[in-house]
Amino acid sequence: MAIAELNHRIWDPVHECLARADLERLQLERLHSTLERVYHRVPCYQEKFRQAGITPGEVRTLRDLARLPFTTKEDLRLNYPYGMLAVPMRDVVRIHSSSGTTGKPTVVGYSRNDLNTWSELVARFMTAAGVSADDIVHIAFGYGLFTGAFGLHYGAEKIGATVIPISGGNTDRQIMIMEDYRSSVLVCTPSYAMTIADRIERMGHSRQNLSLRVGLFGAEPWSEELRREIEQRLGIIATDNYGLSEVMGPGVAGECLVKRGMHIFEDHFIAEIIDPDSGEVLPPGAVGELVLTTLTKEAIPVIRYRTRDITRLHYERCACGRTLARMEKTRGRSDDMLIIKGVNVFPTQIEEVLFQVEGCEPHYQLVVDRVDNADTLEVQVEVNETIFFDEMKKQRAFIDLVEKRLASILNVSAKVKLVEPASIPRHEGKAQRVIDKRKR
Ligand code: DLL
Repeated sequence: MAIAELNHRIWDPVHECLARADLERLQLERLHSTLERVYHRVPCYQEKFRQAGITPGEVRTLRDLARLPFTTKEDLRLNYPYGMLAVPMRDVVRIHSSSGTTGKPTVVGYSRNDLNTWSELVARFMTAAGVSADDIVHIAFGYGLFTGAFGLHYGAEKIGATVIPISGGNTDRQIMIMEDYRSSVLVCTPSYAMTIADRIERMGHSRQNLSLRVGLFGAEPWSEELRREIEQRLGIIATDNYGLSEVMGPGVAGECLVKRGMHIFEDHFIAEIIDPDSGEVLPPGAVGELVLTTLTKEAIPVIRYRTRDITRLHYERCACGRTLARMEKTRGRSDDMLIIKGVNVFPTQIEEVLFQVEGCEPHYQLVVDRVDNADTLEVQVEVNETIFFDEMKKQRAFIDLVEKRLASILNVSAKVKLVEPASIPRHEGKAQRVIDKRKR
């Protein structure tokens, strides 16, 4: 569909289409108020600012933000569980926390205003993806401490859509409900969307029985190739949205139907891109680590939070009419980046190559090891039956082809292992695609 033909509805046109000078004025005003609050109410910030030799009053322009120290996940861990709160506990009306794969999870709290802002921002990206009060929204994120389900739930209710809070798991039941209740919007991780598509095909169901129109996917990195695969298999428009618990949860940024990057809700968050090694702020358009400062959060504001997510920002006006900056699909987190024989490799780069090869199924796993002091990378990928059961010679030629393509993109050699269809574990939440045996 041509971009001009798309229906670019905007939830909050006043704030999503501000002239840059007006946006920056608003950001500075909100930044001042946030800095004063954290400085006086959160001992961790007071100490950090003291060590950096700066007070909130010395931040006069947005550029001065770069003089402030970063906040990291480690700061949140050290202040576990409630040390980062900038409001009394009686003003906190909800707690969520990050998944916390290592050590303690990080706790995030929301005031009543924070919950309101959160649902407003989710309503923004849902509207940008074409969701309206006429939609039936099937939320297949797990309900619980994870921010995904509740975030999308209240945003969908805000725009007046009908919410089906199905939660995660039991894929066959999900499919039955989707068919019977005529869900038109699917909300989950992109990897779970693939699991659902796969299951529909294996059950011998037709996607024609579904009423799905749009997918709102996020919470993990995914490639353009995976997007095309999901769109084609489920017959939907698949959109991307981004967020992280420490900053708010989903609703930090989301795609419009132009699909050229996710609009960052800059009236609520200041986004910077830094060099992850030196911490220097990089110029617009450079690839680096995204750093976020909250401008309106009351319960747990964060100043220059290091997301570890690698991306690039675009500031040109979007065809949808929004003036907000757009972030490219993240290439993964800098801490997910694999270093194989000294070369940086992101799992999404491998995903892109695999999806371009006819015969590879969109299910893969990466096994990294160290043998005789040298790193090894094995890419296990499911292939469709025709390739798997064909002659050995053909199988070898297929492996050679995939290995060559990987080597030319990654600049490091990987061994490819073909595995039987449906043998790689399927995911209900965030996909775990890497097994790094070097860390054991
Ligand atoms: O995943 C919040 C969320 C829920 C976002 C639902 C979108 C939809 P956490 O569990 O704290 O929060 O994980 C945050 O997930 O730093 C990224 O590395 C990754 N991530 C989130 N969204 C995307 C995305 C939620 N669209 C971490 N693309 C972040 C790539 C994403 N990575």
